[in-house]
Amino acid sequence: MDGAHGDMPGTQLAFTNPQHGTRQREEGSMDERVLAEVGAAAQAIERRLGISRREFMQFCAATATTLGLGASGSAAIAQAVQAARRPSVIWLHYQECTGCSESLLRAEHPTLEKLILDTISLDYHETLMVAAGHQAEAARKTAMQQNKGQYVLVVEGAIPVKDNGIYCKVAGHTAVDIVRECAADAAAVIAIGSCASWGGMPSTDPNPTGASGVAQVLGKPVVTIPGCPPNPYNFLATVVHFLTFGSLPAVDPLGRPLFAYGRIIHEHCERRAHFDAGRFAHAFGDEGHRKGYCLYKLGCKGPETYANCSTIGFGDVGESNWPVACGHPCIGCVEQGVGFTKPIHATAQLKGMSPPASYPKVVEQQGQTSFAAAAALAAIAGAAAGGTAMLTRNLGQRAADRDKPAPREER
Ligand code: FSX
Ligand code: SF4
Ligand code: F3S
Repeated sequence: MDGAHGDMPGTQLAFTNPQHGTRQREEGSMDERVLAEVGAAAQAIERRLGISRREFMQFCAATATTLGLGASGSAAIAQAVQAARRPSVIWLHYQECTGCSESLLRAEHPTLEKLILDTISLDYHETLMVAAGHQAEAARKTAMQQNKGQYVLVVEGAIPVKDNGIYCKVAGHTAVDIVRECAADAAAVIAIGSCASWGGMPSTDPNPTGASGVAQVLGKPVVTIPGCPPNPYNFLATVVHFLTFGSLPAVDPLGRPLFAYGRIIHEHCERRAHFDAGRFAHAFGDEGHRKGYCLYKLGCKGPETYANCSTIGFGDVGESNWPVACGHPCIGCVEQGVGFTKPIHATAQLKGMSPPASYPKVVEQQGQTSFAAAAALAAIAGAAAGGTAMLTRNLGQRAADRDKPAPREER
């Protein structure tokens, strides 16, 4: 593994949710209590969000799986999301294409957009809010004052710092000044997209505006959800983690949540068997390309890109909807120094070539279905079969005692 990951344990950024109070996770007793309350929570959410209990449980199971949570994850999420108080979110836009917001709102899952807008209180978002001009500025100031120290600041787009930041201004103020002002009293700061995470496309050489990431501008670490655009579930799962546990998820040294960016794409790619067997596409449209062979020789950056694109897909239509599955090499859009930097046709640096630790065992002990396996099934099949989420919960209940995390296989 390379330096950004290695064997370093995940770091927890020092943000906490001050509204969270007694909802802090307590191992053991908390698990049983939230499992018992999940039915009532689902009924409450059915009334509040106008979605079915089945859809809500699908969402909770899928989000718990995305986060890699244990047996009570789905139930704890259900409990937290149905809580009356929604965190205020101030969402800023700078140098970008608005693809981050689009990816959230255009997701195919029928409840995703609704859950995003109903799970948080989106008090300021330049492309979604009705207010304009002075009214918009007033909305931002009001949200900041009324939720001082409690709101979540989301930044989309890079921030130009060259020439005192004059290349991007809103209401006469530079992006640099607004971001610093809003971050000062935020409970958490999340940079969504590669632009906000590390500069992204606007920072491509020669970077005439000095496009920079949020952490660089603030001079302190923030949670980053890179991708151009990022997978909406990685953002949503991060917010849900904050709601559920009162803290942001463990991150790598670049601020990326480990649940989403802990492994390279190549480890879980559906074309990996072709790579191992030496079967490659050599040109777009050639026989190997038509047969679905590995895209490494067409410049696929999967072997040097840390992301979960290959495992959760995009657009909520299943695993086959991500760049490589569509026949295009990964360009490493999440990865600084790879995406928008290396030529698309250039072959990738090979990192972490050992197989993943999570391949299924060849021989499984009878009657010992793990919760992780059930949750993974729920995520894959759950989009079409809500009953799986309930099955997951039941399996999780039975497995709760034995579902202590097993030591990971050494790589
Ligand atoms: Fe666009 Fe977002 Fe790319 Fe950037 O996504 S999809 S240019 S990461 O900031 O709007
Ligand atoms: Fe998949 Fe790309 Fe790795 Fe080939 S090089 S196995 S296409 S991630
Ligand atoms: Fe980006 Fe590669 Fe995923 S191009 S969306 S990191 S497959």
